[in-house]
Amino acid sequence: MDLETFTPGSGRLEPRAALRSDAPALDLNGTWRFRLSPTADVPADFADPGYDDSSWDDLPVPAHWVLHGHGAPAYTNVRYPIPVDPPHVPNENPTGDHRRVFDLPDGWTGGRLRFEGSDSFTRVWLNGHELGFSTGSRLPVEYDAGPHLRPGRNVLAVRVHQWSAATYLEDQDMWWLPGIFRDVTLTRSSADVFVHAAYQDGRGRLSFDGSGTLSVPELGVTGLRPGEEVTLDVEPWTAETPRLYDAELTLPEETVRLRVGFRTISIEDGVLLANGRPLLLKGVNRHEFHPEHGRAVPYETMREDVLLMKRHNVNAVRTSHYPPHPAFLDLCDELGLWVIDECDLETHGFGEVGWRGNPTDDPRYADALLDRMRRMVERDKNHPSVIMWSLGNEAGVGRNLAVMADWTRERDPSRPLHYEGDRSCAHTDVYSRMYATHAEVEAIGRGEEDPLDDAELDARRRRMPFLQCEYAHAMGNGPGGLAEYQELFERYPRLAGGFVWEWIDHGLVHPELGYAYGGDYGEPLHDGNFVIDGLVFPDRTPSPGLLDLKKVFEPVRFAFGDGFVRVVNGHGFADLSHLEFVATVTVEGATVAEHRLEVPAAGGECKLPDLTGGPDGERWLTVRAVLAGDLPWAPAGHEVAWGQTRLAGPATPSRGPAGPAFVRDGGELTAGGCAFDAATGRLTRLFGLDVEGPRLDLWRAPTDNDRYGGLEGRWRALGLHRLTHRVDDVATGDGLTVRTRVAPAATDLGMWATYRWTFDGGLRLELDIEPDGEWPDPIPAIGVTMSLPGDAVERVTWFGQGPGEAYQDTGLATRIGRWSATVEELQIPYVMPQENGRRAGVRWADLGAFRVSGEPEYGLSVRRWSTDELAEARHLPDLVPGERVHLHLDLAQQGIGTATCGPGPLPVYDLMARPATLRLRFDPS
Ligand code: IPT
Repeated sequence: MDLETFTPGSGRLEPRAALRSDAPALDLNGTWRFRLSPTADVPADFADPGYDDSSWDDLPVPAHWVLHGHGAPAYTNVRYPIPVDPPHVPNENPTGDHRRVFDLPDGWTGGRLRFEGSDSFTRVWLNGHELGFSTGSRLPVEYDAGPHLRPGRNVLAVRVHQWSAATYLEDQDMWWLPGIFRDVTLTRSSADVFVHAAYQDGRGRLSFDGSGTLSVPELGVTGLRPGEEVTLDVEPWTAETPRLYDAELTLPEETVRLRVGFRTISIEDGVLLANGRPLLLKGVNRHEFHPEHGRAVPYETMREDVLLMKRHNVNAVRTSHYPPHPAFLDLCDELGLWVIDECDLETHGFGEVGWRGNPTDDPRYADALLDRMRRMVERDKNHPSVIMWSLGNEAGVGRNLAVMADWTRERDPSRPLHYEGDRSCAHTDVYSRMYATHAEVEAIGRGEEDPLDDAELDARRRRMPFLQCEYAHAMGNGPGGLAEYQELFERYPRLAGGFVWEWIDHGLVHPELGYAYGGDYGEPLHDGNFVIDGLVFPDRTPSPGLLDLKKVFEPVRFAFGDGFVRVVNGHGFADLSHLEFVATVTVEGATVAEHRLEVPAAGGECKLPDLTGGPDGERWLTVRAVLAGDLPWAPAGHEVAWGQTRLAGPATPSRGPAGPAFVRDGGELTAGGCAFDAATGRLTRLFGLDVEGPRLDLWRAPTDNDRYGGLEGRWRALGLHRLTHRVDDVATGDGLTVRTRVAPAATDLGMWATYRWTFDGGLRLELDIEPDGEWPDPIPAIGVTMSLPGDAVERVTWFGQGPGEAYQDTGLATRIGRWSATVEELQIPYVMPQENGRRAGVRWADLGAFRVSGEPEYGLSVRRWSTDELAEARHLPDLVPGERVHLHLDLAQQGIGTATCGPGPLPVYDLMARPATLRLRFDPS
């Protein structure tokens, strides 16, 4: 059966550049007729123009049929959802037949049918004539429609099989989503051109391959012929300064409009350079994803992605793991992002069978692999934003890589080659790894990586720049460790930066579950929520991870000294003239003064005005760099970077006179609206409110990183989610002292916890804890938990880090201030519920009913569900507000890290069991 052919296609025209031409084109997107069959073995009679499709359904094109009520999506990461048996596929092979009737405008002759992307094996008929078939889902294909077009009514019939021999080349970690998911057009354009626009030694060089003549009016270039080169005074293109020049290619039959950006990528002394200057990639991996449309991403959404990236100081994208919709690259040219364009190739699932039969090393697949590379390079070769070609992702090693690389070097020597899957780098120009630890990255930065067995390859690799094509796995709460990676990237010239995994959570909108992930459609084989690992939530709301990344990627840094601030320009290419600098002085988070700073365009030391005056209290200076005027990607006033420094420490906490001892009242000990059970020492009333706790808590709802890193398993084995509490002693005197031992069942490990309560108008707690026994692992948290009636807290106002969540190694985006949020707003809606929403560095928090102050500070979480309920929940709708509101006041929590893929928290962020004291004070509001 031809589905099992190794041939990538038939009847197709030579690949060419994606171009904007004035040649007539007919948009064939829209409503098509559609029928789904469970197997491939269905008569092809529907291709007949006279076929009656009135019993079929309507389906929009572009779309994935599984997102329109036909079949269902399925998610696997590495594993193939079909047996690993190339080139064969199961008989169960969802097959979508599509029909579209269109009228040809009068006088129209000739043309090409162009499909920008169809997943996966696509056969095309026009008016009953088979034009051919194609594979390579995320790549364009064109057929010559001319001979079969008719005046008036035409019928296009397209059959798409989900599985074919080509499926083995498309094992990317994402939903399996068949369908014609990108645009379909009938175009009379046939132009191709390869523009070469270099920038060297301060000047531009322009030439092109193809036919016709090229003009760039703004540069006075007219009538340039193929092969001719001109040297010009130009402004270079960079992602920071995406200068484009409008150009026109004039051909006998059509005129093509191009936007030319002059730039040169090179590697010198193991350093990646753009226009002769070091290039530091502050990147993200972007899959194409929309929560309702899958990979049929609307143009506005692509644009939103680029805008969001730019606004979060991202300067680079790896198009993981296939070429994106061509319009995305236009946006990268226009708004400025460096792009690694990656071929539509992944054979990861062969790893499950020891890489036996890997297509990457199977000569029968050589044509298909080369075909994919050619179609990508030809389509995208004119984009200044595209600075590297990537052969693919996780496709193992094998001789077909050489075939792809050799052809590409010949065709386009101007762009370095990338491929991570072959550690020897035999076919690449850069050394790339994924999820390497900080220590390994540092070793590579120093040129001290472990040698390869082959001395020649080793020497070659040692001369290469290094990048992490994936790092900091943004799954769930996290990633931690960002700042330390960035610090390394900036310290060692060999390190060209990297790309965080990944841009977006691939959660599909689901009527009951909120957002669906693997398994939610009943897939027999799936990888759960591993597809929910993005920096933005499915609706593209930035997650705390993206806010942290923005901070870490800031292109301006502030170093504060006595009476001055040093402003460091961290841009690679731009100066600071597009920014304004605002200094704000706050006391306890309230603004007391604001000044505009004069900062030289090159950066430098800047004297600060007198920052004293106003009330006493904790005083901070915040300096913000904001856009001075509107830019195409953000309006004036948009904050690009900030720094903060403490000018004066907190005022000494006010304490009332040592209060009277607690008064015994029946079975209670009371003071000012607060009461304890005299027998157990438990707090039962807090300023009139019925409370449970506070009592020692070591647990948190495990994060994805806790789970995949193995900590959750060890914590549960130890029983940290089911602590028991034993009161050993309740003593009154100046105050109330309650000695306890807190421990899980079935172990001799435990914690001594001593609560010392005093009252001076406010209620003070000093909780001493001391481990009993040798605790081997980090623990989730050290803190107390208490609960109150649900209506006691609606809104929390606090002075501390905010506005977002923060853990030991995250929350870099938070700053000291006074913040306010409702209980609902304090929750971070991770698609897979888990520990979230902790506010750090809290000096005081006003909960409405009372106020809790730290001595000096604490971590605060407020929820309408318990930790157990949070840990049990699988989707957001599982979290139902209960009758109580739960407060968690902690001294510290375990770091977050990125162990879902990569290292756990760095050792300094491990929370080891140790003697500690938590001091809190409760006052009526
Ligand atoms: C890495 C893949 O390249 C990427 O597509 C994604 O699956 C990521 O893992 C996990 O989310 S490969 C892995 C073996 C490190």
